[in-house]
Amino acid sequence: MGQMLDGLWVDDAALGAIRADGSWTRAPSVIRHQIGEGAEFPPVPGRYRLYAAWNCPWAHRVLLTRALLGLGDAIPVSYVAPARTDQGWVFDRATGYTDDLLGKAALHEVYAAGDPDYTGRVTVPLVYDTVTGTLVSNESADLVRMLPRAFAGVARRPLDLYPLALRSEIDRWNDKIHAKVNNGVYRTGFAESQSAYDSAVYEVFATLDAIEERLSQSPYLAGDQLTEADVRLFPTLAGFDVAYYIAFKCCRRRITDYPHLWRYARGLYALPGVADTVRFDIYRRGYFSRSDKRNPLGIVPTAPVIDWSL
Ligand SMILES: N[C@@H](CCC(=O)N[C@@H](CS)C(=O)NCC(=O)O)C(=O)O
Repeated sequence: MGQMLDGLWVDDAALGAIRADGSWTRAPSVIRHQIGEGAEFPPVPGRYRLYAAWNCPWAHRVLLTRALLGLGDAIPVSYVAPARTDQGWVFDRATGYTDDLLGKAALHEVYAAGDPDYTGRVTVPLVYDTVTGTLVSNESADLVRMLPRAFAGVARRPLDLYPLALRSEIDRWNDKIHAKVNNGVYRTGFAESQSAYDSAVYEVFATLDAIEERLSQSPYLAGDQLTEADVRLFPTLAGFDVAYYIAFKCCRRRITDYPHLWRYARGLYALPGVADTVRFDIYRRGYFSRSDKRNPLGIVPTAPVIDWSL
């Protein structure tokens, strides 16, 4: 894998060497500009391009937000091929993953086009401004927060995913879900000792148990209304039984084993546009791609048959 240093793609080993000898001092770029009325970037439909990957849960949050609000026309999307290479995320004309905006071959070239001095990881989601040719944001949490407000006027289904009255409850769930579920499954899957695995897997299921309890009393996490907290939980639920359960050894229970959580997950899946953001087969192949540590032979197991209909 690799990342960028001063606008150039370097592999991690090279970057590590630069760090070790002290010559590399610049902090990684963080791209956190705002789109909105009166903000640095005006909310003009069609002006911004979202770069996403089907198999990235952070990109999935943004794709979900876009789908739930009906912002498909306002925010066009380009998908990278759902497998990382030694060039990081790349496009692949043969399989239909093209950068039809800039015609680049790799996502790091999009980053370099938008910021010739970019230093940092080359991640999805990324929002690029077609008017100034600059990078707007590569932080999914910011995008989930800003896009519904910025594009409320053109949304086919306007939704306030962060209503004032529920903010403290949403913040509480966001923090818990981010640390213990969204990242928790990765901490479980990437653990390199029994004790690291034990504590990560415990947290994943303790949190899913708490969510199950909550959903036994409430239709959504923060109350009667769909919010950001639900949008942030759903990508991990979608990948859980087909990928995390086996590939990341999150195998105490499947989502289908939780009556309330499973009903809730299917309810979200049934909302307009949501099913179109989900690619179970891509998750399975992505999480079982060859890895020296986790899947040295690269064998992709068969998937359980799961009916997501309500
Ligand atoms: N903070 C970012 C994290 C995004 C992220 O980690 N994306 C992963 C894919 S799931 C990625 O592109 N990783 C490439 C890399 O780190 O080199 C966000 O939430 O938007």
